Amino acid sequence: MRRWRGLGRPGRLRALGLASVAVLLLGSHSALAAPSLVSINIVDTPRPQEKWGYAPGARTVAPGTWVTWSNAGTDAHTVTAEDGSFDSGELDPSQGFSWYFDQPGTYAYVCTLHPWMQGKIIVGNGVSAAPTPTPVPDDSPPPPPDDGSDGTDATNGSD
Ligand SMILES: [Cu+2]
Repeated sequence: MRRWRGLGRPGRLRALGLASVAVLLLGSHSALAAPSLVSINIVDTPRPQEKWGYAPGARTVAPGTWVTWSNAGTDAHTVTAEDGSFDSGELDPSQGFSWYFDQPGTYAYVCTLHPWMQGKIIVGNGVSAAPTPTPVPDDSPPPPPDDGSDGTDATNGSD
């Protein structure tokens, strides 16, 4: 004769709290003339090592941009321009390196410790404003013909 189960279980509470995270931070889009800041992570996970690299591997920025690489991995890495214009040296985990790009051009870089790690920064339209080197006419003489005398010493005894 106990019947105090009348209303039964409390039922499901539908928590609405986190379901409606509004995107409220897009309000202002004022274009300030301040230098831009761009971040790139150096990642060495997951394995295998072939997946190591820079995230993002290619980044287009406007002239007048500071780019900061952060070693988010567990190994030491470098950020070394192929044209030698910048070189971070070895960055230990959690260390970073920044470089200011103010000239249009395409700047390819690698990790000298792991040469398969490659990235590039494309500044502006990616074309260097510097005068392009005049192509050297290819008037070098052809290699000398091979006369076949390679000096092989065939001492192939008598018979
Ligand atoms: Cu590396």
